[in-house]
Amino acid sequence: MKTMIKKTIASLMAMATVTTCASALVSAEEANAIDISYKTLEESIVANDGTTIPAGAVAVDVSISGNTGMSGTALEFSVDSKLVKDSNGMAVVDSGNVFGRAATSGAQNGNKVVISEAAGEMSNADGTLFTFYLEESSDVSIVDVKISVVTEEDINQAIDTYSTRALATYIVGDADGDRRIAVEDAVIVLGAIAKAGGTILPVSEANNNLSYYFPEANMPFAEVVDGNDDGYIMNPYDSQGNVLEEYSDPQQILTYYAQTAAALTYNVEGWYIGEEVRYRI
Ligand SMILES: [Ca+2]
Ligand SMILES: [Ca+2]
Repeated sequence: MKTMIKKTIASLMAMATVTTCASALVSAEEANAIDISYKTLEESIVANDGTTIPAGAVAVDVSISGNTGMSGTALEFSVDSKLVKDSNGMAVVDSGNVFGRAATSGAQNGNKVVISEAAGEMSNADGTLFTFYLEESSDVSIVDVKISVVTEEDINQAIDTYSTRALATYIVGDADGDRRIAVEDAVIVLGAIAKAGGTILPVSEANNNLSYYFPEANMPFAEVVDGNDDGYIMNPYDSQGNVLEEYSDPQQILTYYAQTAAALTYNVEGWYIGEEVRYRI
């Protein structure tokens, strides 16, 4: 994915549309020129996903001219106002004529917004990439705009990569290989530690006897359950009952499960539970 343009648009007034003859002229001469225009909705409209966008909201169109061919985009920017969200709390993003009904996603965290769009095939069309909506505002300021596009070259590179190297992925902590972190993963890891004496199982030892330590697991090697990559798979307690929780791989698997089941983010320093790892077969 390439960054095509980076520009700052300061203090755009929501009452006017920004598209001008001048920008159109520049776009005609430039390959993959991105333009951002916006207007205040006089009447409510219904977005592609069914969300009602109320009158007074600001519709922001991101468009392209001189399109040399792309199959996806990502836009980052900062804005003072709030994007209109759907019932799941995700920003509403309508795909435009460049891709038709492409997959879109928008997230806002404070002032920072990231919008992404992906289509199944390449498009050379000019026009609107996507439209997003800002809540009613008399003054809109969109700054630090950065847009990236996925080109055919990017896709071909990816295909080359996959065609010349055999790769697979795993999720750190997913002992049974079902792509989820759940209580059973911690159970499997604790069973392996028990076979090693109950406190600590070195990853190298586990790999030398993988089917002994993890007979019920579906994993290519024991690093999968070494959640902090320290070379050891550790119980939450040692044989004297001392707490080793902060070093314990199965403990962190349980923490991950509890946090995410409660819709909280798992973010423990030094741990990679839940992260996907790609490896060569
Ligand atoms: Ca699992
Ligand atoms: Ca570990």
